[in-house]
Amino acid sequence: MSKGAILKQAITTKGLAHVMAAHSPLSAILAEEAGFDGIWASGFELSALYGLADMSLITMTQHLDMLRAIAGQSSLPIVADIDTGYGNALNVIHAIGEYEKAGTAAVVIEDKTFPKVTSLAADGRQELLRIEEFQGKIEAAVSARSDPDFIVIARTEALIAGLGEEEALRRGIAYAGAGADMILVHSKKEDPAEIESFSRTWKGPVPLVIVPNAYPELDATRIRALGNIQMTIYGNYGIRAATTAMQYAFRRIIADGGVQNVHKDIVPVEEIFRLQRMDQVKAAEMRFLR
Ligand code: SPV
Ligand code: MG
Repeated sequence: MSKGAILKQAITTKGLAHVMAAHSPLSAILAEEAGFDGIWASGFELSALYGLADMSLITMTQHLDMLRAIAGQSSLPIVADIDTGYGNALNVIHAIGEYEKAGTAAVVIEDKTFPKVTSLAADGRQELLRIEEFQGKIEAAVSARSDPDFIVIARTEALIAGLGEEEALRRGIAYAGAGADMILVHSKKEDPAEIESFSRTWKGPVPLVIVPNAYPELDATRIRALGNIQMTIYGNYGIRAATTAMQYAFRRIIADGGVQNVHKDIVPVEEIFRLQRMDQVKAAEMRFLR
């Protein structure tokens, strides 16, 4: 079964797939052990990992390199955040070929102009493509895939751009008409009412995907009650959790003048050995090193 087919099966059997952002193979291993259904190869997390803003500064090559490294260490299906598709419909065709070869299960393409501006920033300059132009990009993505189970997710930023529910619905319907398998609708409102209203009103032919970063109270029980949402992406929790842990540990070491206290609060090195699969290295050593 292809990775796309595996993800589709998870969606069908569970009704709602939980997809966790990862910015590294290690974070993907941790997500898999925790029990997520898929990995979100997040542009925001990878940008932050490089200490950069999420503004189309990371190249497709950098994103693909990390995605391949993640795919090498995790068996979970990967949902690739390809932002605007790195240009126009022709760039999208090229990108789909590369991401499919890399073993990706799904891609998310958003209807913003290139270079994109990160969605959650207050007062972000949010400029959307014409609907027809973005439909062309979705049609290009669908026609470029070789595996029919490779999932093409169209993301509308209409709510992020402040254009309102009617425009978001119009865009969602148009993108489903262009062949998108799912519609991701994003919102940066703290109150989940905007997303709840969209989801209840949605009558399109394909299911929805959401990223509850700005409105964390919308948990799985409430999401399921809305009906139309079949995938939830936890978009920046990995990098925020890692930052919280490192800020605490690093500051503590400076404050304490050493690691004498902090070492009790963090995992022992044996846990890292386990995640590095040192047992396999040891077994190979015994077998092959003479
Ligand atoms: C990402 O994780 O890169 C996303 C989600 O696209 S957000 O940053 O909220 O736009
Ligand atoms: Mg992104």
